[in-house]
Amino acid sequence: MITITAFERSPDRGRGLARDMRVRWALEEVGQPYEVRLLSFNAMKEPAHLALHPFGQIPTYEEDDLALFETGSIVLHLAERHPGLLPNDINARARAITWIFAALNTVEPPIMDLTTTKLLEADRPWAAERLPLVTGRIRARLAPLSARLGDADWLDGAFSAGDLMMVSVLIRLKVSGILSEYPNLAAYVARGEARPAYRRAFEAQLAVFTGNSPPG
Ligand SMILES: N[C@@H](CCC(=O)N[C@@H](CS)C(=O)NCC(=O)O)C(=O)O
Repeated sequence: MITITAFERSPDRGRGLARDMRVRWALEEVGQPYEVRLLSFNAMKEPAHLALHPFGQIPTYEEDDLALFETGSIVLHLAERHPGLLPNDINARARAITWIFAALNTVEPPIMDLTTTKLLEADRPWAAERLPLVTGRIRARLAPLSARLGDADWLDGAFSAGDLMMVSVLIRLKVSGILSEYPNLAAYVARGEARPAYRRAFEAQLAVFTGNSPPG
């Protein structure tokens, strides 16, 4: 059995932003059942969890004698071991993996910077001056991403783990309004969110907060 960790009380109230969501989504896409161990913020910093995750974060992934942290690694692990998230062609597979890295290394950092700016730095005297710099760096990533996607459904042929990660990263921008400046990216995210596996993962994450388990 696979066990992942997630927030006992997610700051987003279970609305899909906590990073266990991308692992849940990948598990749903490849049809693997899993259990969730919920952690308080204190428990995340205790030795038992630090042995699994050196930075005291969620999610982690345990399967038999394998323990992983970092969502990129976990999603890639699932995609490599189960059909459905990576193409068979070796070059297409390498390109799909490249999009996982692009999502995490190139697109996610400026998006997370916006979260930091708004949530943790809003009361600093320089916050208002910094905000346009941060949003400008996001647009500098979204414009070429939008150009590359064009009118395609997914980034490189069929839906892959690369799309799963890119959609997961872009979702955080929905509330800012920046995503809607790029209609093809907004539609791309909506396509990801419409996938049955995404819906199941979302409902399961939300149920932690509401206490209502999804049917089935
Ligand atoms: N790069 C890590 C980031 C993990 C991360 O930031 N997790 C957040 C939840 S989404 C967390 O645990 N935050 C609490 C903390 O850092 O103390 C990954 O992709 O797994």
